[in-house]
Amino acid sequence: MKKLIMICAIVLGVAGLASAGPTTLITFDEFPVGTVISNQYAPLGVIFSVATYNLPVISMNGAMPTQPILRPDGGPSTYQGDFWMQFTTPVVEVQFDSGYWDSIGSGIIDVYGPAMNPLVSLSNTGTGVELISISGLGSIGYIYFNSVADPAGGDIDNLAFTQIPAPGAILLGGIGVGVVGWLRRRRTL
Ligand SMILES: [Ca+2]
Ligand SMILES: [Ca+2]
Repeated sequence: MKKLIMICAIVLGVAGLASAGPTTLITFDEFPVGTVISNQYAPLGVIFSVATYNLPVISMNGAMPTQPILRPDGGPSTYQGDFWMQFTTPVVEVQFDSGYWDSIGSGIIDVYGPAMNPLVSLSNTGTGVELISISGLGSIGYIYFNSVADPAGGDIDNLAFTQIPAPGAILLGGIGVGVVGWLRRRRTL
């Protein structure tokens, strides 16, 4: 019986790894202020790319509580602009801080599936700094961010996401369940 409890704990532990909130966090402290960001975060699973203006830039913004932040570049003013986030492995959960919003509903946050299929179009529901939390939509492949319409623009920080578990992790969990079943059949538990 002790063995069964131990193996169950291991199996639950493996399952827990796949479902315990966003598993990757980017704070934009990883590179120096002024760094133009494109594929530096690819090893973590996200690539930033140009939309209408320039690539985003790690920058200071005293209006954001955990600066440095990632701001758009090349728009009408310093923090106004747009950019794409592409998740190299599709994700099921994305969160990030956004702001500083001076107007309600001025931000554009469009969420797409891995095949660029539109999933949802979001905006800031208040002013100030707003946590954008996206889940329950299935696989997410791309997010478009646009702060052009907000006075003095807006940026993002603390980007967190959960990748869809790799086949290896699912296999590992499956092996755990299989071992329990095999031991049970052998009546050793
Ligand atoms: Ca930060
Ligand atoms: Ca603003």
